[in-house]
Amino acid sequence: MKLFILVALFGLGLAQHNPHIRHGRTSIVHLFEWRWADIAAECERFLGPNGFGGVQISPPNEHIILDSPWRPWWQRYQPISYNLCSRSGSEDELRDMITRCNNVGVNIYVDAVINHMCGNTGGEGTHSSCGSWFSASRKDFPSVPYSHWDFNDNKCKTSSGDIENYADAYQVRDCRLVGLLDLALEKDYVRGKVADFMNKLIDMGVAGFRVDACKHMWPGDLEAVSGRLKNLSTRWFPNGSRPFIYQEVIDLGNEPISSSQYFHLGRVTEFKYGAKLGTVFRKWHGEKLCYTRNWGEGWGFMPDGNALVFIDNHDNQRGHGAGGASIVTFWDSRLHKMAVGFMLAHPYGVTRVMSSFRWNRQVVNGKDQNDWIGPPSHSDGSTKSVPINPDQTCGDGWVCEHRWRQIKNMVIFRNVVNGQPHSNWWDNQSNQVAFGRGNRGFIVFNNDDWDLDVTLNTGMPGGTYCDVISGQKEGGRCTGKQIQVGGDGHAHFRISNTEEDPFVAIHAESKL
Ligand code: AAO
Repeated sequence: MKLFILVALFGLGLAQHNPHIRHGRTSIVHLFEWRWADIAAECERFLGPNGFGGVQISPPNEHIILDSPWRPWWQRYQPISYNLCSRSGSEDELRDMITRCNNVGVNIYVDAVINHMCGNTGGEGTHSSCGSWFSASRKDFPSVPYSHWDFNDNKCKTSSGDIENYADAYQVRDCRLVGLLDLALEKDYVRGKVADFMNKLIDMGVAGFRVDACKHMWPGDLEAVSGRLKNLSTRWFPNGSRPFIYQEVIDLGNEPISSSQYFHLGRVTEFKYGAKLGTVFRKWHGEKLCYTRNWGEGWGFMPDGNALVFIDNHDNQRGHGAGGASIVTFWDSRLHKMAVGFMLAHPYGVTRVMSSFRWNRQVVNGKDQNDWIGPPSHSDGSTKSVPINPDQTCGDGWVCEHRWRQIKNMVIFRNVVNGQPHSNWWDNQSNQVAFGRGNRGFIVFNNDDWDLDVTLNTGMPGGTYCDVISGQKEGGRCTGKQIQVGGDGHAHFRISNTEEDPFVAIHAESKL
């Protein structure tokens, strides 16, 4: 009996580590601040056909609307209620998107902001995305409803009521994160409201959640909420599927709160991954690409089965959150393509690709003065839709990294090599490295300041392959470099350090 309970408990937890991605797909794309109508169209016209497994959407619930600064992106991290109307669209549009994405095999993961409501300086009125009245000063949110009883103020011991010291785990969990009104998740009532919100989304067909600010919630409280979550909708997922949970915990070390405290509840964001890989590709602090031979747990990252990995996220691409200057974003597009390519080729973790909007970056003394700027918008503050150019890139300030050929093709590469081991490693003891994934794929990087010219064992069956970085296979022809793999699996690679994309990737389905 004891064993049974243990297995059941363990099973429940581990089940929430499974992203339930369909059709052998492997990657999630964060369509940051996209409108629901645009995401629905993107699932049908691009994500489904190109093997993307899922989309992380921006918070779908009612949020504050701010004038100063004008409509910042981060207003969506200040909930007013769990009504489902937001800057991205209405509840009907949300439902339509979830259905249409599911119908083409693309999962939806919701960014769930459940640690807090709006900031304590949020004022009083109806400046909210569904127009609900609220009062931040009185901690009154009638459309949930939450009242001042439902917040943590009595538990917090700092004089400001805010987190003042990340070395004190009690402050981090019981006080306000940058003034955000901190929900008392120890209360059964609050847990119930949060679980109802998440269950409604599960019923609509979402596959799971990115849970915001988990460091600021006690694991026991999260466990209680997750125990109340329903299984995924059987309209699209197998009977008994648990929601995929990935928790935002920033753990770069040196704090009392660690990622491991959350492992049993689902996956956790591995922030060391992008911070370290950025340092490697930038060649800072003596780092070299050849040191990534034991990339993953060998670098002190969390166990593979717990990790959700990414090169940059919506915070650290603009100096919020953690990671610092080493983070490689679309602003450094050449390095970004290489780093994302490396991540997608490497077996470690569940991978998330960032898809950004451009803003007028203005860095003064290392800080971006415009780090608040919201998505491309009309003069009334409503978000612009995403126009697709004839060359398949996006217009109107939407960067769409996920549509860049090199990144899109590496998403497909990851699907093709899924389940294959990291193999046939080679390096030049500097910044030229190569590795394969069993006999299904092979990738070569040249991040040195000189040419790469070498014959390597790819582990792949003989034949002519199309490099999916410089081009791709189209109608049986290759628009990029061709790589000849001999009967012994060996192939010659030449990559000039001056090429726009100094890396080459081939896989079983790019064979001509
Ligand atoms: C806005 C305004 C505030 C205002 C507030 C309320 O900007 O001035 O007080 O409204 O009125 C986002 C924005 C915030 C925004 C908020 C609400 O980023 O600027 O506040 O919406 O609108 C911590 C949390 C982490 C959080 C991250 C940003 O632990 O959960 O801060 N990320 C999520 C979201 C994010 C969102 C929220 C949470 C809130 O992704 O978009 O905020 O819903 C250390 C700690 C980290 C901590 C950082 C904060 O990390 O370890 O846990 O993250 O500090 O800076 C490094 C860094 C150091 C770093 C440490 C790690 O190298 O220097 O910062 O070392 O070892």
